[in-house]
Amino acid sequence: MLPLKNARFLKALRREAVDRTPVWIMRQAGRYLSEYQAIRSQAGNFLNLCKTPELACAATLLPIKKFQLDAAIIFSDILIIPDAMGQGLSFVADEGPKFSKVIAGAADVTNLKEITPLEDLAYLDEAIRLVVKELDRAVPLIGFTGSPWTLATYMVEGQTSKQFNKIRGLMYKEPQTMHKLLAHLAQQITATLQMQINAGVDVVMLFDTWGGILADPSYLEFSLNYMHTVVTNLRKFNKDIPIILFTKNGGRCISDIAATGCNAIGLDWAADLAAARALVGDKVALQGNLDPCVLYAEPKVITAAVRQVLDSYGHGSGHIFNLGHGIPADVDPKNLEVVLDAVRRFSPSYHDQTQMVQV
Ligand code: 1CP
Repeated sequence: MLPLKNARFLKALRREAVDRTPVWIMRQAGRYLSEYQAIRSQAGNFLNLCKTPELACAATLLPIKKFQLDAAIIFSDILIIPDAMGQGLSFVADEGPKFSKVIAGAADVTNLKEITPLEDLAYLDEAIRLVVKELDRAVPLIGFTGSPWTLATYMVEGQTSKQFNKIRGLMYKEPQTMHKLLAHLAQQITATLQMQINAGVDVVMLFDTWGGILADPSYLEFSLNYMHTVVTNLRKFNKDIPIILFTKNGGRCISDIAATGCNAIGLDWAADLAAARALVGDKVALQGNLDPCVLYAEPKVITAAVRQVLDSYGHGSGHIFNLGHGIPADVDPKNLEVVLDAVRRFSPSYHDQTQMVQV
């Protein structure tokens, strides 16, 4: 494969020297952009957008063209895997995702479908191939899935939840059912990520949005354990692909996450970047972690908050600037420009410019 024109993100993932801190934004192609809203109305609805390769490609490239970010992320969703497994996904306006089938016990797990990614998720394969062609190695492309635990929360709750009583109940009542479900999901996730790698993504990321609702021992047993399985399975056939694990509210288990063999850990805004760096040493890179709600503030507050994140990580490579979670739908895109401008202006002083040959 041809070398990347902008390899800052990959270099930072490998903790190699860079001229400045790379930056991309979780949900960078989302609802805060009017251009995204236009692409979504062309598709009719969100799920159709994910399933129409040309439109998913356009949505992926939108923030790259507009903001010159250091990485693209394929436009898709974590819930397409349970959708392909036949769980009956729909998105209800203002209510979020809903599944017509839910997992309530052992029998539901036994009946789960095994997906064939190249058939059941052919639209994703095609969207990635289109994006790879259009990007023409300008910046790296990130592929992703949800973590086994996070996908399981939606499949057991049937929708977005605040308390997660059903899944936590099932975990205590029928731990073996939970383990069977999670092992099955780990397999489907590995196969889907392998398809994405084969189609040309440069990096993969697992979104564990709901691992942080668990007490630490349960997090290790039911969430991290299965992300570890995915990392180990991917490594067998992809020695060098950088893998990022993001657990929202996972800050207490950083050393355990680093021990999975991943290359980078995504941190939410509640984590202390300096303390995390001290814990992981030179084992993994760190990604994050500006509070997304800083984007509601005045430019000078935003700039100061960006400097504080850069300062918290400190000098040297191994940091990828990002928000601690997705960009909210109602922020002004101009405020994102303020964030990006601050990263570009202030981060070079955290890197040793004399070591740089080229980026
Ligand atoms: O247009 C719309 O109304 C749909 C909004 C939307 C978008 C833009 C959803 C619905 N998903 C997405 C895209 C998406 N989702 C991306 C695209 C790439 C990017 O630009 O970053 C990614 C990486 C995701 C991942 C995702 N989907 C996560 C994990 C990350 C996170 O934000 O925590 C989760 C939990 C979902 C589920 C999901 N998708 C959409 C909704 C409304 C939800 C439910 C969220 C919840 O339960 O609160």
